[in-house]
Amino acid sequence: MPESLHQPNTVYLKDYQPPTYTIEKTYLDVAIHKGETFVDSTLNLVCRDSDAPRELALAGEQLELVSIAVDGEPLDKAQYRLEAGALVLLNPKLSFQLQTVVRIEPEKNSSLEGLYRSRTIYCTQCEAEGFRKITYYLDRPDVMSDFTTRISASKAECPLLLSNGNLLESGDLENGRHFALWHDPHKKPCYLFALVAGDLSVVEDSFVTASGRNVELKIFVEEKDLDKCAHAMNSLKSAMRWDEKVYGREYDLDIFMIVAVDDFNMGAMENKGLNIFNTSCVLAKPETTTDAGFQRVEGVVAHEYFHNWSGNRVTCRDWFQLSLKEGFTVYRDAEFSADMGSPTVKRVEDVTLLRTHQFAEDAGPMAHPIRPASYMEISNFYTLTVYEKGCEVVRMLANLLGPELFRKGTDLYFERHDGQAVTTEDFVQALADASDRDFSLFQNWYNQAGTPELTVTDHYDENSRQYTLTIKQFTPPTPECTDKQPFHIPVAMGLLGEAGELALNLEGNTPEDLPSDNTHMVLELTEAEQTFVFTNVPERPVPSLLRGFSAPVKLKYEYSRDDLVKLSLHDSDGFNRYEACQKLAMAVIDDALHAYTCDELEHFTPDARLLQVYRSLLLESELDQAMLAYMLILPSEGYIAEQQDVIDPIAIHEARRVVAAAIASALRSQFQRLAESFDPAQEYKPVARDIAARLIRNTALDYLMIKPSESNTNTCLAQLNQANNMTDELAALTALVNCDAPAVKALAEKQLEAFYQKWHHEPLVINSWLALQARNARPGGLERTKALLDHPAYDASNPNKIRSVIGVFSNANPVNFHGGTAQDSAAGYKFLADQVIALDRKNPQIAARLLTPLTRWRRYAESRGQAMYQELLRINETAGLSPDCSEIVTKSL
Ligand code: B3K
Ligand code: ZN
Repeated sequence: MPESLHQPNTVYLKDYQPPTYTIEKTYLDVAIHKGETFVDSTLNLVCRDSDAPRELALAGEQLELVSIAVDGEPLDKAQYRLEAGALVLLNPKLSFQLQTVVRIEPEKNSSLEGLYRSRTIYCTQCEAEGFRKITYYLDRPDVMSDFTTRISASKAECPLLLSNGNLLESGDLENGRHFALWHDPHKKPCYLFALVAGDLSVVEDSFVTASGRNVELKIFVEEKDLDKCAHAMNSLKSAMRWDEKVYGREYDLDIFMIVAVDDFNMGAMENKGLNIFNTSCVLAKPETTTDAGFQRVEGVVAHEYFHNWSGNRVTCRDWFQLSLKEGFTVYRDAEFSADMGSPTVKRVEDVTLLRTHQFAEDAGPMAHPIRPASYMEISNFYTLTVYEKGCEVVRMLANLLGPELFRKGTDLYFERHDGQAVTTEDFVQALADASDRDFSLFQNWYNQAGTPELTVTDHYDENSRQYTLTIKQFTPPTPECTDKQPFHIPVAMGLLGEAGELALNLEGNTPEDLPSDNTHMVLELTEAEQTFVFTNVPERPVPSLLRGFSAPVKLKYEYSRDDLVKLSLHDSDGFNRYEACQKLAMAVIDDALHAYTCDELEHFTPDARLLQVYRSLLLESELDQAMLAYMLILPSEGYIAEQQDVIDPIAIHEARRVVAAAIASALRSQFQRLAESFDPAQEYKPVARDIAARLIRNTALDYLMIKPSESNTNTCLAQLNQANNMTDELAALTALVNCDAPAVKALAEKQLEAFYQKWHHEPLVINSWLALQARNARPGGLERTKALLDHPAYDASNPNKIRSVIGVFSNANPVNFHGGTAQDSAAGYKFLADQVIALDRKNPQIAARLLTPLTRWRRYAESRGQAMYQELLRINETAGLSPDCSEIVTKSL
């Protein structure tokens, strides 16, 4: 079998050429046998030009060609050539039928791309370029074909045979085999192809669309998981209704299927009519799933469903356009989740993810625009930049237009491009055409990487009662471009006075331009520097800038701590209240970092204003309890690291720990009251209000367990043993395990083991159990993590397990990953590099993802950075390194 040992080469957007052939019809006959599968494919190819090219290359990897024929005639060896990654037809006709039979080995496919076996289930993952591991094909998204798929397999082993579209026929065959024939009436690119064969149970429901059509809904899972599907099914129905209401989009087939598999490289995949999911994103029930897990299921089910329009009906012309479908779909699912719960809470969560991890990507060696100009391995570009920053870019467009015009724009986009493979320009153009706006400058968001920095200065003139804001934008250089053009940046803002929000009279604005509620407005930046003058301002205001995080930028304005207190308590914008509170906490952590440097951390007392804000918030009866919790939780170590020029992970850990301990002791009685409000009899519901109540209670418990009294430990233990849901159970176990107090250590060990005994039969619960240990900041983390790899619960070929242990350790346990001294730290880096090298042979996509922490070596002091660099070099020298890892390593060195 020819291996795909192709050298990584760079693909450029500027080289895009439309396909020379289309595939009008695709007929696949997939015969699954033990250990081998035969794929018999019949393709009707038609040249799009009047002259046929001299050669036509069809992509194919890890395929064994059994036979090849054109228009029914076996093809002579002189008429084709097999090369690494392709089948090349010589002198192809203008229009012909190509029939190939290939042999593949799904059981041996550990890359989890193409056709593979997850436990007992055969399933596929074709995005981005996995279809070429199933058959020879024009594996590119702008080739859209009509698919008919016949699957045959042993009836005993694979009673279930699924593919996209509608079932046309099924029946028994000889030798205990059977078949199913599926046809998808919607033309699609091959990355949306899916096939599933195995033995699964089903949960069924139905949905009546706005126009009255009945759609069968089916979720296929292992029999033991049948009781964990209700939440996914409800989420699916809510998403279907929401898309009709908010975007006017109806579902377009008679059946919608979701299949859950254990071994999956990411969360889920939007294959037409047959979504395939990681079990972690479908299964949920109160006893085994945390609130975050419930929310993830809801979000991912909605995300994949929304792709049916934003991705499938209108798809990408090429993979550079990935954000066309991903950025837009993340925006759609974020707004859906906001509508299902609390919009401000959802916004805080999303912005935290963006600022902690996407900003780091933008500041690292892999920085790329949301529409990259080049790539070596497209799998490496399923990034926070393409997804989350892509979402922010769509959000800015939506906010610039307002709900009515944005809807008019998306209607035009879907109508104009239905059935097409298009570009991000087509998307922005549809919005511009529907609204008569000029978004040409806005395109820079698609073409330039990096996080813009806004530096804001202000001046108040008492005599003229004028308030002037000057905003400069600057974007630091990134690998692809050093000299950045200005971005079009919406800055939502207001001004706070002593007694409340001030009216905004912006010079140059005619009164009609002003919003009816003129205490809030959006300034549009389009130049490197702009000045805005507000007139009739009665007093020196405190500016509330970038409300709702109106653009993915870093804001620099010299707020005094008193300003931050005021914004934390009184801003009308919920997000900016949170933001001011975090800024105040950051200022206190900076004080602690300074104390650490001066060796005075032991005597540190935090600025009383932070505690004053916390006390007031705790007394505020109207405040959303989830917002309260997020305001009380200190910025994460990862977030703090992002604010530093040279990251010192140990200093950050110590400084944060000391500030947290001081807060815990100052607010002890308040936290105690909250933690003791645990009621084991309360029925679990994954609704915003209850989620918020659990979050604040468990935040209080975390604080208490920093230096617990015996009674605090008992409160924690009682919650652990009496909880009727995984949120409270896991929160209590985590608080116990993270506790530094020597008296708690043995108890924590015992409870960890008891938890394992209780849940060892539930893989998803065990993932959380592994992750909480890998995340544990107490000394000895590397040894504990290594020991987890030898635990029977660990499975080195399951991506969820790999992420829970290796991913969590190296990304979310900085104090242990980076070790205490430079020498210790080398051990963490060596561990990660060893794991990457071993995994790369089996699953390059996962290996490449795990690499990320090492690529950030430039952000650390010399000794640490060098140790990371050495490990990158060692990975780079590994023989047979995948293109996935190779791209990331070479770009990072
Ligand atoms: N579109 C898929 C991601 C595919 C990743 C391939 N390496 C899931 C999603 O974004 O919905
Ligand atoms: Zn997606």
